[in-house]
Amino acid sequence: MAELAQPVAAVVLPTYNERENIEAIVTALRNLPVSVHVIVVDDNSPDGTGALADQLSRALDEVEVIHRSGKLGLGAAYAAGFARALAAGYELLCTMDADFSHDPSYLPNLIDGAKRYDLTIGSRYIRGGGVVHWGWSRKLLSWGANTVAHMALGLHARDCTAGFRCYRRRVLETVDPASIRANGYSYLIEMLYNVQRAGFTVGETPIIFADRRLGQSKISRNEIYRAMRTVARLSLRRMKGTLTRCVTRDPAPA
Ligand SMILES: Nc1nc2c(ncn2[C@@H]2O[C@H](COP(=O)(O)OP(=O)(O)OP(=O)(O)O)[C@@H](O)[C@H]2O)c(=O)[nH]1
Ligand SMILES: [Mg+2]
Repeated sequence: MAELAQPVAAVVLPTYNERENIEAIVTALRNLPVSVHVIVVDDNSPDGTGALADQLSRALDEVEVIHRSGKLGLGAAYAAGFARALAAGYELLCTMDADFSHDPSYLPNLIDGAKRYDLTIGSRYIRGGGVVHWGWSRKLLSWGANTVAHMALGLHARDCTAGFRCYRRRVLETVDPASIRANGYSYLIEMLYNVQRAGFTVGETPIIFADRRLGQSKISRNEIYRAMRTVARLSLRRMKGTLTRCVTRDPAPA
């Protein structure tokens, strides 16, 4: 019997206490018109998400699970998933949340975006995108983070903090995911900064982002301070780069 073709895209799905969501999100991904390989990266969730993911993986070829010893952060979880997907040879590497804020039905659009862009972002802040069920403080936080990312780092994408993304393989072969210093949510800003600086093309496709229906948010006040530190560190790096370019002169002709 002929072997089935390997799916072109791997979806890295970080989980921490997503017991109520994991099975439904995997089912939704399996029902998409594109076939994807799912890599769950679970940080020893106290609610048993990891064991549930193992059950799914035993039953379904297209699901695998990476277990880590404890809550080691979202950024490091992405990096672990990317390393696995790159080693397995996937051409497209996607990331999304496991809580249905990122509706799996948008994934084919992101994968389609990879025909045009090195990195495609599922964006809340372009025409056709949006956010539902967010209070004003959450909206303000997201707006603030994006405005700072545009002004301080010169990022062009409208939604710099979105975790719904599709990277072409060569992007993550060039910008080493493990070299990103930020770990939490600001991993996404630092990754985008490095991708843009490396000269890759970045495009956006609209999504409506819905607040999680089940389970608890993991975003904490600490994350906000960490994001501010990350932006400060990167903008310093950017300024140093600009200064170095200003003072570097071609050698005078002999
Ligand atoms: N493996 C791993 N996954 C994490 C960690 N922190 C968050 N996640 C997962 O990353 C995704 C995004 O986290 P959320 O808690 O939904 O964070 P958020 O989307 O910013 O916040 P809410 O939507 O308000 O809950 C979800 O699938 C989480 O389960 C972590 O430290 N390790
Ligand atoms: Mg969420």
